[in-house]
Amino acid sequence: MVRFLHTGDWQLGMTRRFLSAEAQARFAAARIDALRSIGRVVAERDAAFVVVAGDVFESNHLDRQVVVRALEALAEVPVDVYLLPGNHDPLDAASVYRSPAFTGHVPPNVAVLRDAAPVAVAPGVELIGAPWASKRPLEDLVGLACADLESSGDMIRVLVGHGAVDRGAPDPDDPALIGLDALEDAVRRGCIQYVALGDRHSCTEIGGTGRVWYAGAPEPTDFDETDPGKVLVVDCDAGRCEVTAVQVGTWRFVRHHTDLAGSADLDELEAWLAGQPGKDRTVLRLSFVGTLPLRDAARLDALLADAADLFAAAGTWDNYSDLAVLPDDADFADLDLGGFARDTADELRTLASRAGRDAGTARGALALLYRLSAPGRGNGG
Ligand SMILES: [Mn+2]
Repeated sequence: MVRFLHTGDWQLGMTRRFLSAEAQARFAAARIDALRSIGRVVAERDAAFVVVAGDVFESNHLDRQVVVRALEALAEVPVDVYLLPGNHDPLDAASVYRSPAFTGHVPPNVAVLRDAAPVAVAPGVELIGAPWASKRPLEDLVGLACADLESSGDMIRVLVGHGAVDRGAPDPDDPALIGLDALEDAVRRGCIQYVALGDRHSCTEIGGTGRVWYAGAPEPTDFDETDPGKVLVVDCDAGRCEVTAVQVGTWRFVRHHTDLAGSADLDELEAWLAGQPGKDRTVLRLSFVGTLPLRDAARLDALLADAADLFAAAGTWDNYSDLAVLPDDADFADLDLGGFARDTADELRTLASRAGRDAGTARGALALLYRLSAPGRGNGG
């Protein structure tokens, strides 16, 4: 029985266009902090080694600061760490793994899986890597790496690969897809005891053997990931395989959709926003449908302005939003408008209630008029 850590898709150096410079710096730092968290999990769980199944780095063209900081953090991991080049960081001529920043700082406990030759990593345990040598391989690298494997006998063999599996793949003609049938067959024949995969950023078990997993990204990278933020602690031998997901991620990507019809919905939205944990590490994407009077639209603007300050990012998702702002009588009943301003407001309300191009402009003008006139809103501070 051996215990090790399976992780991947660190995407070190990733930048996100929706983050401000301040949030981006913390996002980058969190990805390095995750390496220290991985070191802590190794120590707590007494793991024998760590495999990183590709996309260690976001690209081969990175600020050297990213590389040297990552290697500094990895030096603190108390066991050996095996890095697999993936599609983001392939082992081509310009590879980050050949750069002076990497070769000049790589600590003795870090190794790159450069080919499919077996690597002895612990007594009775060997790794087979299926590294990417280019961004677009024309074959199933994992299938190739295990094609000639015989039964591992008393040895525990761990295959480390990167890429999408062919079952349910969106692009079934991609020649680089990992053939799951052949892989499971190799597992069932006792040639491989565990397959550590990278590429999918959601923590996912694949197929029916219990021995093929994507670890997912230890820090999330986008909204469409279902179970990121984990590393896998794997206990396995020929007889059994137990996989335990351990939370290390500290950031969250959250989408939230709200139907807005009035102030009660805004109360609910306000409570939802207030209840979010770790706001400065949460990237929000909000969408709205419905119709609001001006006073509620102004309150929504204020809520969004607060959210933009509190959260790592709080964008609105315009593709899924359809919010109309329609003034009602109550909007103007309390406003202290007289003379010319009152006449203008009445005129704008008539325009806003009609169909046509000017209606939108009139609503915008009314919203502005409301903001400038409403007590305690907009014109203060
Ligand atoms: Mn990836």
